[in-house]
Amino acid sequence: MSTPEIPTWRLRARFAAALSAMYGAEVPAYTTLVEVSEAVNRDYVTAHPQAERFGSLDRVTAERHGAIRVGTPAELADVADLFAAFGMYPVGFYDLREAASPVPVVSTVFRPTDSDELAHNPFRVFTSMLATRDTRFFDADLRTRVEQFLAGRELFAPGLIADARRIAAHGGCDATTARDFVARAVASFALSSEPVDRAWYTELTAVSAVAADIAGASTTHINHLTPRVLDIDDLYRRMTERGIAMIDAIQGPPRWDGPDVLLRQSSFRALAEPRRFREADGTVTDGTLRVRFGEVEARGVALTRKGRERFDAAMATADPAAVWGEYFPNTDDEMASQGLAYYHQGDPTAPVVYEDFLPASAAGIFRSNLDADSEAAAGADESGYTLDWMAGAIGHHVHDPYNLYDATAQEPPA
Ligand code: OOG
Ligand code: NI
Repeated sequence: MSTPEIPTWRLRARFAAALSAMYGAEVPAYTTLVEVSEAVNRDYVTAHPQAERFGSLDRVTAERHGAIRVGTPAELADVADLFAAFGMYPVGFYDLREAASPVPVVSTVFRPTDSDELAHNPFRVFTSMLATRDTRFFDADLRTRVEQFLAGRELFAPGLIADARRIAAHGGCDATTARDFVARAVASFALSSEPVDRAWYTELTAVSAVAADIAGASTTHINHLTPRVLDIDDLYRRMTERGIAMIDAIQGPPRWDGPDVLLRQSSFRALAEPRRFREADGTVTDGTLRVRFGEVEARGVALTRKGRERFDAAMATADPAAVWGEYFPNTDDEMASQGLAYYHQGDPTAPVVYEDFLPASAAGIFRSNLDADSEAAAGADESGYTLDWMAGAIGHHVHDPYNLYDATAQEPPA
């Protein structure tokens, strides 16, 4: 097979850039966030000689993750096929129903899985599916009506998914096909101007704001796009100074003087966005919805299974910041020699950057951006959602992140 003119990584880079342009036009606060992030990164690199150890200024500044939410296994399977054309594959299974503040979704992340591909373009999308089978959130009647509604909508044109499968099988496509394919893929995630059925949306909101966002309309949209910064505390300060109200805390591990691990995130609520509604009498009115937000993140070294156990234990304490030093050594040398974190070929100056997410932070980000959300009813979880279930439902292998980090750690640093 000949090498395609536009390989999947170029398609991915174009997809990420085009989504970013579209989202910036839809949510102006995102553009502010990107500008502030760029300034934070520039200043940080000027002031810190080791600043680029988690990635070059160029990669970090161009880096984004997105978040999308779908309603059914069939919709998730389409997302998996679509993203495979961009070289993005499902990694990890996140069960946000188990978080301290549960959200009725199960999630995975579509991202490049090998270091070359990550170096070309690391775009990743946190993708959640509504857990309609979980009777603690959805009683039988509501579940039936939600599933009927979802079965009647089409988020992705069948032709788009067929093209995606072909492009994935060829590892790319020609330039003309690329332009058309990326444009159609991006358009699938645009905020729709179709009227939202007021009564249906309101009924779902009473059960769960997340359910309303996912199943209240016949289209999906990007929920957020997140730039990466080298100093999230500085970003938080600068956004607050600009009068943008951030959520109360930075999610994830505390700031400290040892190696940064995994992921720290923060977010702010987006403004109400104009949306059209169809009222009970059939008329269409103008209104607003507030479901999208801005988020920012800082990434650190990937932890081994052993390191992750420590991390979870430290995070479970009353005040992680106060005890962090009892759980983690404050040098990369010690992190490496104790087998707590991944370093390329064991070299403590070459950390393997964490490419994934944290379920507690993800649930916290979800919840902190909702006006209100109901509690789950008590009872056993008989829904059967697991990583293996998801893999079967979407017809794609779901990678175990530790296997990917084990492989990356064998390679020399980029
Ligand atoms: C996803 C929330 C999780 C993150 O960065 O942890 C997330 C969502 O709100 O749809 O994006
Ligand atoms: Ni996010």
